[in-house]
Amino acid sequence: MSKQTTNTSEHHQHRIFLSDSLSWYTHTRLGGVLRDSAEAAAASSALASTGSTSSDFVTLTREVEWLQRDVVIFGKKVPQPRLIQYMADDVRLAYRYSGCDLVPVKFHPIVLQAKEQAETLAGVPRGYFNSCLLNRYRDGKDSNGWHADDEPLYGRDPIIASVSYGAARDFDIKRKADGPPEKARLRLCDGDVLIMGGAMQRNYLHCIPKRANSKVDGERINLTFRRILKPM
Ligand SMILES: O=C(O)CCC(=O)C(=O)O
Repeated sequence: MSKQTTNTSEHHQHRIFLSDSLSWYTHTRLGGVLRDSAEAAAASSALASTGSTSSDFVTLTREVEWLQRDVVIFGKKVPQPRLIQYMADDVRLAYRYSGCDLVPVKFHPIVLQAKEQAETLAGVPRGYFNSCLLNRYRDGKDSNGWHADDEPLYGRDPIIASVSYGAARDFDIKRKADGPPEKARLRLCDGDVLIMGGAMQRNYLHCIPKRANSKVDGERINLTFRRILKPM
């Protein structure tokens, strides 16, 4: 892995390049304050000690219509281990994954505000992200298995920005099976923004692993902003 400082609009960002030298991510914060490990530790211990989360988190838990979907795994329908919702500019931006068809609802104002901040941090034009997948992890047992956001509707090498609220969770990255073994772990805390780009979806998988409830300080919401190039 190597670190490179780049300028995305008015924000300086540390791009971390994975060992294929083509895939990168940036770990930053809403408001553009750079994340380093001391700051990450302070943020997660503040959350642990107060048990409090931002008002945006509370509003999202209340005002989004969270869905419990079934997914098909090895031919068997099972409840997805998290709640989801899907928001987009346009109902034609329907999205299908793990056997579910997702028809978008309108962007919630908080999601729209986060989208604009994520666009600024990612150095992409306003309106670039036209869809958002929302995940709500109710506790440590909720998770998101190994996958890449590499569906053709995003085109080759998409920029994907994710914004986290609530409890801190590990975000694991590993090389796809055809590459040399490589693993990384990030800790995504309340207010963190992760931007993935380059060949990251082509060459790497990511996941939110299950954890014992005693190791997780409650619920977490993640907003993952994407740009659909070719509606299905
Ligand atoms: O919850 C997260 O941080 C990851 C979400 C994710 O990987 C996805 O929605 O594709």
